[in-house]
Amino acid sequence: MWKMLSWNRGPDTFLGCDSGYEDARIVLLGVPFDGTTSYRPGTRFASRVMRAESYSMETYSPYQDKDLSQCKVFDGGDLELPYGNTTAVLDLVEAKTALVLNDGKIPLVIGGEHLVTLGAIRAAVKKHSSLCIIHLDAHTDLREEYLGETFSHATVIRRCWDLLGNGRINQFGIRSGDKAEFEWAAGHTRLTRFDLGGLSQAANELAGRPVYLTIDLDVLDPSVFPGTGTPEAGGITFTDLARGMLALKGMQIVGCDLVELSPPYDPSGISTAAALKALRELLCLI
Ligand SMILES: [Mn+2]
Repeated sequence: MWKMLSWNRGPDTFLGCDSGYEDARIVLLGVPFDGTTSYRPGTRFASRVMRAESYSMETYSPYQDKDLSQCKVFDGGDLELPYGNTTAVLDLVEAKTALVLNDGKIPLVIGGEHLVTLGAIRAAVKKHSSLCIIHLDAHTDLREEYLGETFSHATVIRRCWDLLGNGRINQFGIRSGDKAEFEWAAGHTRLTRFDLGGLSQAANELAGRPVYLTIDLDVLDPSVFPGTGTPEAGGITFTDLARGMLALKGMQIVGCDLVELSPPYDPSGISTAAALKALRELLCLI
């Protein structure tokens, strides 16, 4: 597969992520894909804008009393993608994530739209057959198909369920979806509406098990994070998110992602700043 053997590192790397690949524990991977976005595209620009803006951020996390300089992170740049070919994009994300996992490192994928998670989950479940998912999002993402597509940002968690089955997907912050999705969730996933209540309990139950953490940043309220494709009022605050991440401390997180920042809808830059802060907390957490 093309570009598989080299890292497409640009002139800049994320602030504090300057380890070499060999030394790194965590590998950042930008996946600038927004090919199935239904309403407002633009997430393909997220990783490059975040890299550029990261120099405005402090490397120290007062939430975790930890500095990015203590984390060994390699910025693997952005994947070069065949836009318009969703299958090939997912294959590429899976292959690159598998490379990182098989080298004993933790992939941290920066979307892109939420469908990119599926590529990473495919690789993670091949490596860890008992994988569980913690999913923070405004949206259920449990449709069997959306606008005739089975592979879509609106079906991504359902496609993950195809791989994992019942009782292994834990959803939090959910406040949007159709009625049938919520009904389906009742028998197939653990779904917490509106907030991160129960996250600590889920973390305790999943202790020692391999977990993939997927954070759709639209779980945040649009007043905090307006720059996204499908904003949903009634979301959590940044403090809720930071505290939620603290509740995951000590879990065996084998892979993770941050998705759905859409810089074209973020003229003030506050959403990018929030995404970067979430990234810093995630890096310090894992
Ligand atoms: Mn969402």
